[in-house]
Amino acid sequence: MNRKEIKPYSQCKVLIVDDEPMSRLLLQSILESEFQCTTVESGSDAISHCGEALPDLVLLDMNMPDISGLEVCAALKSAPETKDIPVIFVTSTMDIKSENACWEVGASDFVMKPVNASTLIHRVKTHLQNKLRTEYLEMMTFHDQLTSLYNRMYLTKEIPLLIKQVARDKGSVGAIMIDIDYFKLFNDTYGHLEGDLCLQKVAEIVSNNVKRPKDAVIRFGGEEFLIILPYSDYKGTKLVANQLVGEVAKAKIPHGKGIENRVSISAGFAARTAEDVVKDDISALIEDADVSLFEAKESGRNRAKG
Ligand code: GH3
Ligand code: MG
Ligand code: MG
Ligand code: MG
Repeated sequence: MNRKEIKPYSQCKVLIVDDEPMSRLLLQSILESEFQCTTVESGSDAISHCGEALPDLVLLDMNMPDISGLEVCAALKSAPETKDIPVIFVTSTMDIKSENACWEVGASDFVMKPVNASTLIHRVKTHLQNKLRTEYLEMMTFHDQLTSLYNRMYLTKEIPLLIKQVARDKGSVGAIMIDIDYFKLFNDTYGHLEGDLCLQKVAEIVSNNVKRPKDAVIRFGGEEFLIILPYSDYKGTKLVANQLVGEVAKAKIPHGKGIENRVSISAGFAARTAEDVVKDDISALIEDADVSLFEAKESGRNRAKG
């Protein structure tokens, strides 16, 4: 997720889950002018729909023949991709025991049947607003404004959690440090604003060529990018590093004082077992990549070394 603005309610996806056709129709007719609504008729359909479509909010019937609403909610809250989707129960049977059970499985709220349309719309908006604002703040906290890449905060706060998971799975972690060649001369020749545009272009090329969902491209310094590749060994990391150098050269961004009059990058790469990265701290892995980057610069630039 990397939006610059909070999206409007009209673009929010609300999933309505109810086994009774009349209830589904009624809820949909109340909500469809305000939100993007989808309906499903069973708990199992709800779980598979949420995993694929990632709705922004779920309205969940409590009593359904296959899987109960409580079980659906518990399943959504236990999966990392769906755990932050707010769930509002819509139910006609609510005693203290069921009410407590709703909170225990992670519900955000509940609404009683027969529903008051205005209350339902307002509850949905309140919980959507909380979710969207949290997502937006998270995006602002962890992304660099110029390039939209991850920032140093992401590296210090989130990457260690990711690496611990890789260590539990006995995998390794790759790191690539990239630095644009002769970038000071680029700024001197074309000006700082053109320099910013160039940084954005290089960032885009790098992002487009680092493809696995858990890979992270971080703006590490001014014109330095750090790429963390979970579950990648030395060979895999080398492949990506060489590809990135090649793709930036292929883009043929003009640079009168660059190698062959183009913008190029140099890359240093390294890989270690995630267990070692946890033990020695990620800075040791980054230092390895940095030493190799120095070698890439010294041996002529526009290349990767590891
Ligand atoms: P080398 O090939 O050895 O890397 O040479 P270089 O000129 O690229 O040297 P260095 O990496 O030290 O230069 C970094 C330059 O990047 C200096 C600075 O003006 C520029 N820079 C850093 N951040 C930004 C930015 O946000 N925007 C622009 N336009 N330039 C930046
Ligand atoms: Mg029902
Ligand atoms: Mg530099
Ligand atoms: Mg440079």
